[in-house]
Amino acid sequence: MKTIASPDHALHFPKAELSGGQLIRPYECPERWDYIVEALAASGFSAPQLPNALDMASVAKVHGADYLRFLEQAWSLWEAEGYEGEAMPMAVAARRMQQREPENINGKLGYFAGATETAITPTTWQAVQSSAACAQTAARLLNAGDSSAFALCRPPGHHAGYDLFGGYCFMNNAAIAAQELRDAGASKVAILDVDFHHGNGTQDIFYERNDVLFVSLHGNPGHAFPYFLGYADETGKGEGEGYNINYPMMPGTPYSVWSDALTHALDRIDQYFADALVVSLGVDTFERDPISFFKLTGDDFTRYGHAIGKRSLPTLFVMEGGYAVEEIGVNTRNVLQGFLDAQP
Ligand code: FKS
Ligand code: ZN
Repeated sequence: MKTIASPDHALHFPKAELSGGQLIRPYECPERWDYIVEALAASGFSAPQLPNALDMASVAKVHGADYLRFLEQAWSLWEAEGYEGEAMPMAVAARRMQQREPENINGKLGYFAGATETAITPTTWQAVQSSAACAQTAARLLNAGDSSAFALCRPPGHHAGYDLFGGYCFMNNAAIAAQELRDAGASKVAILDVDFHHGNGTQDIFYERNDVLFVSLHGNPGHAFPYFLGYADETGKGEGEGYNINYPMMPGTPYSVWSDALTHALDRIDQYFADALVVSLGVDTFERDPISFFKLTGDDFTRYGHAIGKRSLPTLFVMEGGYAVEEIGVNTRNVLQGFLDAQP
């Protein structure tokens, strides 16, 4: 299994995240990437390869043109106002307010915000493009016949909607990968999101489509970020009805409960007869994750990687979250190793 990764990830490293009323060092930090690269090398995985330059064709099918223009211009508009800090949204387009993009950068930030903890820095846009390029290049490996690949994306992507950023995400890497697979001839693609948090952005992008099945296991939104999406009764709309499946779970959920949901999810993916599988891989389901509440152990990651591998689908893993930084490498490696060990 090849890994695609870019050192450009380090270009996105905001000094601050608004958390608990304080500006703290972000949980989503560059060392996460280093620990993963190190753990894969130590286990004999081949060295990461660089992505090709991002092709905007598939990106433009999952994100709006106005939104992409905003991401590209946000920092220069912010800088032009003479602000000293990093760009963060404050006022948001809440219920019963106009859904109209303002001229002012503070207005634009709020208009495109899905959450307000995520800052934009001078070099964020470059890191975001390279992260998406990793997913795209890895998807093209599958298109060329590889049976699996790992896109070591940073920043992550699954909270990025059609025209929304937040939750550390800007472009939806998994959605871009799924679109790449579709455009190369896969008629049906399944996305399995095992990050602790609901992939609200991915759900948003594919909610009215039946060519991409979205299945997510996550903390119940009544108790966990992103709070406003991810309930079990969200099943898709129009042509997409029946092609969105959520498994919200409660605080303290152990592997026994989580793995039953996974089996159910994988059965639904089998019944869909997908040509390829994209896994939004977050290891923040770990028992010692600082911001999450599931109770998976290190060995559980190997177990579920194996369960995914037994389904024998061409599979692309796309990195999402995981904040127990010193364990993120081993936990990620365990999923990929478990997967490989189940391959015929
Ligand atoms: C800490 C609150 C943190 C934001 C959580 C974002 C989770 C991001 C993620 C991703 F995969 F996108 F990285 N709230 N006080 O893990 O889902
Ligand atoms: Zn997460």
